[in-house]
Amino acid sequence: MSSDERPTVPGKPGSRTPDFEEPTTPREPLPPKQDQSGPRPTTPTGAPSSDSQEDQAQHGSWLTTAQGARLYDTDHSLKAGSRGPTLLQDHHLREKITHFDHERIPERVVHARGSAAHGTFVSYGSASEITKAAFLAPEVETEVFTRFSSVVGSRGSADSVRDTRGFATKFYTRDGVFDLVGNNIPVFFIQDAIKFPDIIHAAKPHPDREIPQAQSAHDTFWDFVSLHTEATHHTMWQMSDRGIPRSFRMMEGFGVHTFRVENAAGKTFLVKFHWKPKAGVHSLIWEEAQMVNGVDPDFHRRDLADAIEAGACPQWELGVQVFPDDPGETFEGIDLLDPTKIVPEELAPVQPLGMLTLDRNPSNFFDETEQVAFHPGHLVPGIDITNDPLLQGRLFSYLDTQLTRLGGPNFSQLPINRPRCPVNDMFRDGMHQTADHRGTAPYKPNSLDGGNPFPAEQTDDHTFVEIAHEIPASKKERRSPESFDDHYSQPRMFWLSLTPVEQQHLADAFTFELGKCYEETIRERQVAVLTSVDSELARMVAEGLGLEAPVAQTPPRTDIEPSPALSQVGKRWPVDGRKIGIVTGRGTDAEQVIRAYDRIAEAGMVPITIAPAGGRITSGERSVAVERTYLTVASSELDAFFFADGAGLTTEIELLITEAWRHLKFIAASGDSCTMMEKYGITADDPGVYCRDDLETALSQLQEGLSEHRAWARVEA
Ligand code: HDD
Repeated sequence: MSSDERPTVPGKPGSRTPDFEEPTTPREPLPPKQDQSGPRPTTPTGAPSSDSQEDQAQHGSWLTTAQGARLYDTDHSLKAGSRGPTLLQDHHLREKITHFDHERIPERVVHARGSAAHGTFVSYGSASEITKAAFLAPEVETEVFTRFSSVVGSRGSADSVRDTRGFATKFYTRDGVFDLVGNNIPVFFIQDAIKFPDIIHAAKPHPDREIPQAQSAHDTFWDFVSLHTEATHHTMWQMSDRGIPRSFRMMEGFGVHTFRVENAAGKTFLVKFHWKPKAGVHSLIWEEAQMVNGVDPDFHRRDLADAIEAGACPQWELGVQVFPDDPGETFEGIDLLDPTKIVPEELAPVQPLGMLTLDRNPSNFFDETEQVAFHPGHLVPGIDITNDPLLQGRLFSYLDTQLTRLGGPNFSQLPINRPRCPVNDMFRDGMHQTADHRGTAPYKPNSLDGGNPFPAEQTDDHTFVEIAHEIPASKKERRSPESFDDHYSQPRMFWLSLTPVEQQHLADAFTFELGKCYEETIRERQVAVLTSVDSELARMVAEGLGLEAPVAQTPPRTDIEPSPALSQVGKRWPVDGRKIGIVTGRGTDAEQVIRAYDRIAEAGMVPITIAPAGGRITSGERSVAVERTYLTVASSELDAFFFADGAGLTTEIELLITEAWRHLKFIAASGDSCTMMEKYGITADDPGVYCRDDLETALSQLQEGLSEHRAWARVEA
């Protein structure tokens, strides 16, 4: 289509103007309604059904009752005449409704909202010096299941809220299950598990009105953390960009606690586990995160499932920081038992141990993602706990919570929780028992079962033996060590390690959250806490709240060194899987769209075509589907944009352009889209804007820019 054929006033989304050509072709008529009368040889997507029993059960054979009796009708209850009352004798009706009535189980008391995937962990074998854990031996492949979650919200809450994210991995090793139940933030709110109900009660919705959902921006949360200052380091992370990850695929993971490991020679070490994402560590911008919650509340869940389905399988490298197992359990003056402290990577580099690849989506959300049960006490030979008082309390809580959530003590028999090695316990009976136990003597010692099962040899490396650790002479006391009392040095280190734009985001987040509190005293108290972290941070937040920052009771330390590893800005990452919107208009040449589409896909990014109306864009033999119309597109779903020549930047997509600009997204444009962009004050000289006549150059530069995730220079300019 030539430019003079373009409409001067483009139609509203959905309205079709007959006097110019559509860039899309109409869809085929819908296929006829599927025959419901008998078994079909194909799956709902048309693929031939497999012979496997599970497949047959769902779409290959007859509908039955739970007892296997074949049913001829599931749409009408049994009645005394078609207009008469329903009969109690209708077993199918009662069975169907009864089962339905009991479909829900209690959601997790925390981390209720989550998404998961199956995968494999391949060990590099580099851990042999520090641990005899068999799954960390050279080239061992271990089946895994990883569940990501937010902490505060309910099962149906939105994904992109500001919160900590859970990162829990179940390794089905040959020596039993090992669960690494961590978060995307390396420190925790509290130092002792006994405070967990307090922090969670404070963070959850208010008990009277059950609001706000999945938010920390409310009085009870800030009331608690401003009084309980050991939470300060964690709130700094949560208010930073780490609290709003772009994707589960783009988060770091941390075991948080220090663990004790032992090698084959019996030498022990202290370690902290880290997960490093191959896709880089990226976050949303707060305004964007809020918009995503409305546009796509399943943003993270969809992103993970889509990526795996598309074959862009996310990967994380597992690593450890290793410390000598000294009696003091400290490293460079940092108490390794204090879960509110990190050890900067500059002091103890993360040493890679192996690679996790998630490559299979769950086939049933409830069976797998909902029923998976993690526990930090699920350990394997060579890895053990320390006396971190937070970890110690967790050891009780996780087993206990499953009794309520999964209805009894046999949850480890659920397929997703079952170890992939022989299990020979002597636990019997109980709710939901499905094991077919044999033998007559589930006790020890016995003679009736020939004394079986026998204790394993302690000297065998595959036997779980608690790592010997001397406990110093002690007396019973309810108190923490004095080294736990420093609540401000590491929050300050975190603040000093951020770039100015990250610091601004952090100050804005505090200002936003405290601005949502009704009680002025709570706002004032939290600002007072911040004065002990950094006077400039306190000033920025106080100014936004219209308060005076008080003089710090504990003045910030002046000898704190930053840890550059803590900043997310200034690094380059692969662009694989990033979503690029190709904005087309009624004047766009289809051939240009196909070229841009192929160029983006070849670079491993995901092209998303955007057009005034749905359908397909066809050029010669090639045709691509329109994935978003002007009505359904939202800039927050995408990472960058290419405005094609002839896109005709109209008022309908004004929001798209201005939001992309505000959210520091890279914008490429070719042809007349370049000049039209100036209408919004965006010029070719602006950082992160690539206005080029040549499509190839525009897209190459966009790709290069995107490796930095956002056009940070735009805020700095
Ligand atoms: Fe926890 C779930 C992570 C402290 C009590 N926790 C849970 C999950 C993660 C974490 C990722 C979700 C697992 C899943 O996907 O099913 N929790 C942590 C981390 C902590 C932590 C990294 C500190 C370093 N947790 C913690 C404490 C307690 C709990 C101190 C209790 C004293 N956590 C639980 C729980 C949950 C749980 C109530 C809810 C559902 C579940 O366990 O299975 O037991």
